[in-house]
Amino acid sequence: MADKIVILTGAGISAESGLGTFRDEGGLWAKHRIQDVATPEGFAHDPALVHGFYNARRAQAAEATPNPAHEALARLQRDWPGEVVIVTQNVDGLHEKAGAEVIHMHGALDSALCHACGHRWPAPPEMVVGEPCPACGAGAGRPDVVWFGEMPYHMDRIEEHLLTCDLFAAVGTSGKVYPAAGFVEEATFAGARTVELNLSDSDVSRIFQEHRVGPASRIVPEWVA
Ligand code: BV8
Repeated sequence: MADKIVILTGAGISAESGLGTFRDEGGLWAKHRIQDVATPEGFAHDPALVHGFYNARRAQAAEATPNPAHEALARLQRDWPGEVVIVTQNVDGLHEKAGAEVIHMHGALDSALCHACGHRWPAPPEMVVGEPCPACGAGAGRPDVVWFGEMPYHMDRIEEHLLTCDLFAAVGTSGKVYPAAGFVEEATFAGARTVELNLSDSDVSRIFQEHRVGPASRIVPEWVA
């Protein structure tokens, strides 16, 4: 393995844990319009619809278990202390259930955010319209996830890791959503080796030096071994 590894994960790593991806056949965006459920405007327009969308995903994620791909990345992080950074676009919490530490660039289903005062607290299983903030009392609770048009979290930390890593890997992401989709270019520019692990080609496959094709639960443990 290399000295410092940055691994970006997307919905594909959780597909075999039973959680739907976004853009595969029958995926989340086939059932909901992004603008209705994953934008601030959608939340302002119909908060009940958006809470319903995230409450359903929160319930599904709570029941889901990590698969061998999550476990292999957690093992890699344990075996190489301080040298493996996992950045996830996922909000499902499965990396943590497998024992890994991750940077949640798009937030997490188990966190709630007050859009009046910015306070964060553990999300209840079901959030409701006018969810009261335990800090300021305003009925301004929302899912603590990054919607389209909102700035992803921890970008300074992530950029720092991309500029100093020796190896960049992307697991189970379509390369369609920025800024995450641009990470491989930044790592390449910084001189890192790059590998993509996916079931099929992504929008940025052409930029990666190496490709491993197959289901994450098989190819990630093989790659880590
Ligand atoms: C921002 C969180 C700026 C909540 C999500 C530049 C160019 C073009 C557009 C833009 C740009 N910059 C910004 C934009 C706009 C936009 C964007 O990128 N739009 C796209 C659609 C063109 N980006 C944004 O708005 C971002 N914000 O840039 O802010 C800014 C600057 C200053 C100040 C303010 C703002 C925010 C984007 C985050 C949106 N939130 N989710 C939630 O989860 O509901 S996005 C959502 O889709 C996911 O979080 C994920 O990040 C994203 C991509 O999904 P994937 O994870 O890749 O999943 P997908 O289904 O697409 O693909 C699955 C993959 O897995 C496939 O490749 C498949 O082959 C593979 N797979 C399937 N099964 C398996 C498998 N692989 C292995 N094994 C298997 N078994």
